[in-house]
Amino acid sequence: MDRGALQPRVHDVAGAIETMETRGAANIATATADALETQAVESDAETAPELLAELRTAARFLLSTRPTAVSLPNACRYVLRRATGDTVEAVRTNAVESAAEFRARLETAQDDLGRVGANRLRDGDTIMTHCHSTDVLACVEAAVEDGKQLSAIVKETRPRQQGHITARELRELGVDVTLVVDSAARRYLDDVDHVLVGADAIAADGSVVNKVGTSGLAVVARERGTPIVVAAGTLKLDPATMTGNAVEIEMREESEVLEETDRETIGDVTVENPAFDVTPPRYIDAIVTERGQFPPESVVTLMRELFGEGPTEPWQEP
Ligand code: RUB
Repeated sequence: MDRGALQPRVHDVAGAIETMETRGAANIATATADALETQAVESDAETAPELLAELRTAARFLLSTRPTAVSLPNACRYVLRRATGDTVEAVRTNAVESAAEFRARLETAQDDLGRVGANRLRDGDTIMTHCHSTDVLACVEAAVEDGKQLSAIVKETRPRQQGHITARELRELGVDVTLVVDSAARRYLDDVDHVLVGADAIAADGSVVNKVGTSGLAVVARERGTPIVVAAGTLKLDPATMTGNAVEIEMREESEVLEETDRETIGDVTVENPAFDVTPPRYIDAIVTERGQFPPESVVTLMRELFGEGPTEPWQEP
């Protein structure tokens, strides 16, 4: 891949996504749209085909950073499919406008799904969270705006402890927070009214890919009879799964699990660090989107309606 013509900002955004300075599916999508827009604005391309080729290269580069969150390819699909034209100016204008439109739609979608999710929450409810999801926070924020008092059991979410971010943001919303280690979840589920998690990708069969530990939580919650609600804008629907492709699960570095000094003490063991896991649809009660709430098995209908463009990806060379 010739990355020579890529703007420094594209490298910065890709680096920030790769190192997880920018993380969480929605934030990754916004940063991707920003990067493509910057490439269009700052490019020295002299012809429309040249600029289009640069945008495709930028998209492929961004796509190579983290494999699981489908919001990244969906942001590329949105911008690249609309960044067309016969002149550099036309492509540039369309790229800028589509990136802005994408960001605005994402924000509106989060507000709308927040209101849908808030309808499920009653005054005095306790939720349990896993990882950090801006879609989940949108539901809680809307419920709080409706005057509902909520409590939360927040799983710390090993190995990177994104639960700490959730705990802080929930406190800022005035929610009572109890932070627990991941393995304590079952003990607290009897006190919980809803497990509320986000998603990195939703497959055509309604399976939900989210931070590792979500599937175990869902199984235990089902055993306890606690509803499992996934807050996820339609940006999380993975159209590639309609043609049978599986969602790739990102494997991260072992240093997130085992520090160098502990590694020396323990000796020769294999360390595996999957960042995400797959929760089958039978464990999920509802998927809350900006288009309403859906049983997981029915999201494929929504997926067909929103992503019916066909199998060719806009970052592939023609
Ligand atoms: C974050 C994570 C979040 C989803 C949804 O994983 O699994 O639950 O991305 O987030 P990581 P949002 O920290 O590895 O990126 O609702 O903000 O899109």
